[in-house]
Amino acid sequence: MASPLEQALGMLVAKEGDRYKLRKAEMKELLLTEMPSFVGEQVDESGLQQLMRNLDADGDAELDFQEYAVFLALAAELCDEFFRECADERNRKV
Ligand SMILES: [Ca+2]
Repeated sequence: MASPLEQALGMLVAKEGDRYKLRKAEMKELLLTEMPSFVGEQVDESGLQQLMRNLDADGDAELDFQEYAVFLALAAELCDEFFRECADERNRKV
């Protein structure tokens, strides 16, 4: 069975169109498979549309690596805030 990293690499190699860019449907698949805790079982289409608009700096309806890196940075920041809040709550209970 392929590891998550191998699956992600396989997705990049097998994808159609520009293999270095993510279209909205590919971003949706990536969110569902790689970040299910963030998005739940279904991706909110209007939220996904807004996310793509916000990240797609050059307006070509695809995310290149730089645009995707912005998403990763935002996701990391959200995780950091989430875990800080969890730690704060835990400290308050002690
Ligand atoms: Ca773009």
